[in-house]
Parts: sequence; structure tokens; C-alpha cells
Amino acid sequence: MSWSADKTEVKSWNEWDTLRHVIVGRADDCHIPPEEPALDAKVPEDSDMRGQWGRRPQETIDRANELLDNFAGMLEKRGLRVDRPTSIDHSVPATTPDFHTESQFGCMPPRDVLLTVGHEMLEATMSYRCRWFEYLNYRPLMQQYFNEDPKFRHESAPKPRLTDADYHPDYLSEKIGDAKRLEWAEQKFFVTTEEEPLFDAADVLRFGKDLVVQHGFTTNLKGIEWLRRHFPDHRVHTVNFPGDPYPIHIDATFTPLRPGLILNNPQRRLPEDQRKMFEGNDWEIVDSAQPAHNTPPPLCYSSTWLSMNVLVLDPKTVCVEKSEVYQAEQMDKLGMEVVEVELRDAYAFGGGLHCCTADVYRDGECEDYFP
Ligand code: DAV
Repeated sequence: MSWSADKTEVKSWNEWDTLRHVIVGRADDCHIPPEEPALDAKVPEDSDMRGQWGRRPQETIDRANELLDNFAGMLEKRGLRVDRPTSIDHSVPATTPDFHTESQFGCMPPRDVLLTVGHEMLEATMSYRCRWFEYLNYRPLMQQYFNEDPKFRHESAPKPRLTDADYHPDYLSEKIGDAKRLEWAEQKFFVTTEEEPLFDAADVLRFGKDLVVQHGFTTNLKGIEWLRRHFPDHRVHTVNFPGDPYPIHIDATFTPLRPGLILNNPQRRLPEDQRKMFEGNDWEIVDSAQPAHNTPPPLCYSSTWLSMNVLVLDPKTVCVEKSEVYQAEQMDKLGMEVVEVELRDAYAFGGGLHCCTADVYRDGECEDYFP
């Protein structure tokens, strides 16, 4: 059955089949949240964000929204259906019996929260206290899909308690230094403990029957085990990228473009023993091009490697951020048609083109690429 714009259907099994229906985030009311353990561990030590919190400056919100609206409009012009979240009030403090935080984060980026696997959209546990309620931004859409698609499975992972027992105190020091961080990453000693299952949706890549999950700051081994039990028909693989001193989210590190081809961040190479599943099945893992920038934009959590945080529209077409000229050039050499999208001024809101979207529908079925 082919896709029709008049009928809502949730279905997406991988990162590259033809995209028909997608959610694009909004910058409305995004906040820089106050200090908390998991978030502080990720803010780079030399960042302009250390010690600051509150609502993001209005002009940056307006500019990010302009870029996100343009991106959504371009996708619509190409024939995609685009939905947008409904922002909750992120200035409201979040309090549970276990923790309190003075503000929340935002409705960016959707990829962090929503994991689409087949006919299911799963709300991740998240691991930051300020993101505990973030799924509420997407509930109007989830309700709509539930009403309109009889096959849609709306799922939510167990809400974590996020007490201090979830975080290693070693990571709470102001100055750790990259050498120590890299040593800890090599030892798989991350800020989150194994107290309870934790995962962000953006640590998961979908390859049909296989789910590839990064173990790092935002996803612990129990979170991966939870995913394994939750998706019994899938094979769930744990991966690590030891060259990353701040390992959160897999999508500026490992980027599948089409069956048989993956870009890997050259500073965060997949270790030899973890490459076998790909290379043994004739998948090529190539180093991504260098970012075009030496530093991230102001008030940004992410690294310059958002250059490789691209959105694949179909196995021959990819959206690349407009200023990322080296990445675009490499895509061209790899035989991909490049659609340039201006987004850099929205990076501070949580990420690039892959981050700021979430799949609702892609063509194709659940295939086994690694038999
Ligand atoms: O390289 O800072 C960014 C991923 C955001 N979802 C990085 C990872």
C-alpha cells in the first residue's frame, strides 16, 4: 500500500527510506535550564553556558523559529506532510516526589524524545530532570495519530525517578579536563549510573530489524536492556565511541545514509570489534568530512559535529546544513543529491537537521540488513 497524504499512518523502520511525514520542532519558549547533574556533565567546560540559566533571548527564539519554519515549508513543498509540536510553558518548575528543577528545556529537539519503530512511537525516559515533562509538547500529535491511525502504538517508557543515585558524583566537578573524560569514556564510566533504565531516543539508530544504541551519558546499559525487552522482534546492539569526551546522542557520530553506507565521525571511530556486524555484511563505514566551523554557535550544547547531523529524505537525497560545505561536498562525491538547509542559528536549541525532526512515516518495511 502506498502512502497517501489524506490518511494518517505511523510507520518508519530505518533512517533512510523515503520520508513522507515528519515532525519538525519549535524553538518557542525554550529555556537554558538551571544546573543539574546530567546536564552539567554535558555542558563543555569552556562553554559560554556554564552558570547561566533562564529563558533564551527572544531574538534567538525568533530566529530559530524562522529557520525551523523555513525548513518545514521546504519539506512541504517537496510533498512531505509536516507536523509541529504544541509548546507547553517551559518556565514552569518541575517537581516530583524525587526532584525539583526550576525550569524545563523546550520542544526541541523532537528526535531526543520520540523513537519511531515500525508503527510505534515510544517516548524515551530521558535522563535530565529538566526534560522529564518534554513529551507533553508532543501529546497533541500523539493523540491525533492515535485517533486517526488504528495501527498506531503510542508507548511511553517507565518514567525514571532521577534521584541523585542516577548520577556519578565524579562528574559534578567543575573541571575534569578532556584527558580524564576520554579515559572515563574508554572505561565506559559515564555520568549516569545503572540505578534504573535511562535512554534518550537520539541514542538509537534504526536499521530495520537491528537497533544500534549508544551507551553514554544519556543512555545506560539498563536503558538498552529495557529497549531489548521492549522490542523482542529486534536485535539490539550496544555501541561506544571512545573518542567522544561528551557522549550524548548518536546522531553527530554515526550516520547511515543508505543500505550499505554509514558516515562515522573521524574523532569518534567505532571500535574494531563493533564494526564486524557492518563490515561482515558489506556495509562501508567512511569517515565524515570535517565541520566547516571551529566552534559551535553561542549558547549551544552540541559540538561542531552537527555538520554530520543530516536528514536523509530518501536513499539518494539528503538535507545538509547550508554552511557545512565540506559535508555537502562529501555527500555529492558519495552520490547523494544535497538539499541545502539553513539551520545553524537554531543549533543552540538542541541540534541539527536530524535532531530537530522525528520520523512519522517512511516507505519500506522491516528488513534484515545483517543476516
Ligand atoms: O556532538 O555534541 C550532538 C547531538 C545532539 N542531539 C554532539 C552531539
